[in-house]
Amino acid sequence: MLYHLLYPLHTDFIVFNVFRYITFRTIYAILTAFLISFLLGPWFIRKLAQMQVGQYVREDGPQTHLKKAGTPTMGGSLIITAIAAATLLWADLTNFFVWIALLVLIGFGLIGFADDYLMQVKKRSKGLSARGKLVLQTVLALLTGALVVMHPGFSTQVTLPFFKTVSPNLGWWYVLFAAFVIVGASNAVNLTDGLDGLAIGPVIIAAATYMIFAYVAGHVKIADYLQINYVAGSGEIAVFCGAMIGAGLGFLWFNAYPAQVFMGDVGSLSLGGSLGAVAVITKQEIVLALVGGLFVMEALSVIFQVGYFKMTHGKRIFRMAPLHHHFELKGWPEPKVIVRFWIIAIALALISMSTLKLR
Ligand code: 57M
Repeated sequence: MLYHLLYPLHTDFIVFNVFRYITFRTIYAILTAFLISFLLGPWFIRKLAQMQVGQYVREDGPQTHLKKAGTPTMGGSLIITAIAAATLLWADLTNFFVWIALLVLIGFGLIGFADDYLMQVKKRSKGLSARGKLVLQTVLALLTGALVVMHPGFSTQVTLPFFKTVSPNLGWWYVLFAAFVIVGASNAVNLTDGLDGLAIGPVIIAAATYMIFAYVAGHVKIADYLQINYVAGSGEIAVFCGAMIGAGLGFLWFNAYPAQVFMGDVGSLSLGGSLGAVAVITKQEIVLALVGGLFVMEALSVIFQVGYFKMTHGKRIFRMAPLHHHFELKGWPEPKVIVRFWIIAIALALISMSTLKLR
């Protein structure tokens, strides 16, 4: 909005020229989103506590988690508000991809919200059914994929990291592929969200990586120099990613161990879905498995554990899945698991960024 209001003034006051630059607007989107979630955090947490939106903690999990019962959850609503507000303030609102990112953020947020609301406010023990959630996620992700594919000039080729000449063209199958990326990312972040700051840290790291990818993919000269897919208009997604970073940092202030608030499904599903959407828009889809490698590790630990458990009628590979519980049960203190997982996420993000050059 500020771009539309203030940039036109540059003909009279040259200083307003800065609103043209994606880099400038991205920095201020980070700061704006941070301030919104940081400043509104205490009030929001008090409201959640008053509404008794307190976490129920399963008794079959690690015993150290029992003391977390009653921690306010659904903090993701504040993250979404901060991201949406900062994006609306700083992005170019005539940009199609900005609205796609907001659609996924808010749409997946509403699915998570419905689940949390049924569970926390209506005290229905299970919330939405797993199948119901998956159907809603898939429908929304398919719609997103179709909208993107119909956008003039959007390529249905898939970028393979490390291979600059191989990029298979999926045609209309790209819609299915995009939906898989978005739904997969959404659920993988959800599974990771089981220790204080464990999900939001790597979400911030992944958003920072995609902020760079978006800038590069949307810049015709840099994209050409690096020989990556140029996606006209995707540069504005850097502003959205910036808003994710800022909102995430503000939330982490309160979600840091020992957490005063959890993000809930409203946060994990929407943040994961948004990362998936951003990966699709910037045409760095496959590398998301590396950028978000930590989320993939957590999801694979569940798939292998559940598969093995069923095959062997009760035997386990890990002490407990998702993977973070395994290390907790091995006796690692919670902050150690969290920080070590963040370190892995940073290393994976750096390797992912190197794929821009290693091709
Ligand atoms: C959500 N939710 C947390 C909080 C957060 C298929 C199966 C593996 C699914 C999996 C599952 O349900 N995962 C998705 C994980 C929960 O956190 C809430 O959920 C929101 C995210 N959706 O925002 O609102 C608990 O996580 C802890 N937490 C923190 N700090 C945070 O910042 O400490 C969350 C955020 C919170 C709190 O304790 O209550 C969760 O873990 O429930 N299921 C599991 O993860 C279960 N695993 C399991 O059953 N494994 C089995 C195999 C055979 C399937 C096994 O390995 O034996 C575990 N979860 C729990 N207890 N709580 C194990 C049992």
